[in-house]
Amino acid sequence: MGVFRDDFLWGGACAANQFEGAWNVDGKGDSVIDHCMGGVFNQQKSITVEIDPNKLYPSHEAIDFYHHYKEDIALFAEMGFNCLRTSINWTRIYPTGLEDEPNEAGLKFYDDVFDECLKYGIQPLITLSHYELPYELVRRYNGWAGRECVELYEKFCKTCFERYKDKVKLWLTFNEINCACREMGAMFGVSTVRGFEGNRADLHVGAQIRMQALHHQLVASAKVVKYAHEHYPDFKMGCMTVWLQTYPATCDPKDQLENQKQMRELVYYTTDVQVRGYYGCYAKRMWERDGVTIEWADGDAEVLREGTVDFLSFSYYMTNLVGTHDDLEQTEGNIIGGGKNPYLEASAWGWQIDPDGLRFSLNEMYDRYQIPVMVVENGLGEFDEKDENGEVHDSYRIDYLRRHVACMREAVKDGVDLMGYTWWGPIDLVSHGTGEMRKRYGFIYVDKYDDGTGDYSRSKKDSFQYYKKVIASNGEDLD
Ligand code: BGP
Repeated sequence: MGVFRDDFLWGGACAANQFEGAWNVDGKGDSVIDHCMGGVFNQQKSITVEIDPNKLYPSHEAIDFYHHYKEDIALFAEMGFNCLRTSINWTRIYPTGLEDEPNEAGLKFYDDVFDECLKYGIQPLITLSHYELPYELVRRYNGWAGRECVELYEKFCKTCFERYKDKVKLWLTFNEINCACREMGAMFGVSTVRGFEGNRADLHVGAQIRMQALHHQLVASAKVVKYAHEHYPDFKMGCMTVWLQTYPATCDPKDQLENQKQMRELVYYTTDVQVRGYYGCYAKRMWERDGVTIEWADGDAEVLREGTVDFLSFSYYMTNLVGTHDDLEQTEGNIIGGGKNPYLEASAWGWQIDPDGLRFSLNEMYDRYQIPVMVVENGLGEFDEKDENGEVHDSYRIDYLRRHVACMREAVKDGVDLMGYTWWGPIDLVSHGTGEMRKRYGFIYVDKYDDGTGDYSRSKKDSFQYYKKVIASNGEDLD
């Protein structure tokens, strides 16, 4: 008997807006991301109210999975995937979010993708909302600040459930729902960007709007989880959290308290609701401090209690320090940065690599909730250079993967019920944070560049064979 479950899910994770391209093909509408231009390290992306045909928007073409899905899924199958996490782009199904009838061409595309996966025994794990809100809902309702989005999201989810009920059993309601706990996450998380044009760094969304919008998402999530449980008993419904694990910067008790506060306000704030069914005891004080008054509609509290998830999934890339002393040096991170840890190295994008932190996080979350957990994003974005033979020797990625899987094994031995692992970006795709192509995560290289050039050809990096071996041995052979 190995360490990981026999039915352990191994695979990769992508998001429609970061790899499909074909942004206006077959009736698709524009989502918030389709209004974002590319950025670079240390320079945030810009958003435009109208789409300017003379500007480059990375999501518009991405890596054109839309027209390459057969080839890509065959490569995933060759690595031995039994799971592929991706999202259904809301705007393929309801182009503005407001239509009464779904767009058949959009529905058909995902039928084809899921059929192709199932042909190889790859189980789809579907994110219903991965920063893909129809832009029309931003225009009308200021994104999730408008309660109207709850019902429109329910309509979209119900359409997906009914259409794909025989093909998809694993669902996640919102990607990284907690990212809106911080202002930086508001742009995509709750999309409260009505009328905003300019650099993301200049977007300011107050706590009142953000936390109300997030409340709407939590209610929407609970509603569809409850609905799925009632109508499709074989579905497994999960939440998805950006796991922003932090450590106290020093042994000063004030740093312990600060760290506890941050974990509650950035991570547990949403997992407590989605797993336990109610806001944590600390939320009231936090709302008071920030001048936030949550408007509750009749039935919200009940629905939160009734719509709790079956499993907790999360993204994990790095850890940061939190402290109260002024001399704490800062570094970058996913969604938010934080204090630099002298014991850790960082990626070229300043994200501190911490495999032990993954074991620590898994134990923390499992202790707190005791429901199955799944790593649905973990990966290393790096500059990959091709050698004179056109090959990418990404030993750094192999090393990252090896160390993280080794620490997951330890967590399982510690007693954590771990369902699976999907590497972020098994194929190079557009970076969410900066919109870059050169921040590459894949085991598969894609010939596509930030200036829009490239022939979209795919080739295997060294890590491709390594991951194949890891999967074939169910995580036993990490040499
Ligand atoms: C997560 C997102 C993904 C993904 C990943 C890597 O926050 O869920 O969409 O992109 O981070 O981040 P980035 O693309 O900025 O390197």
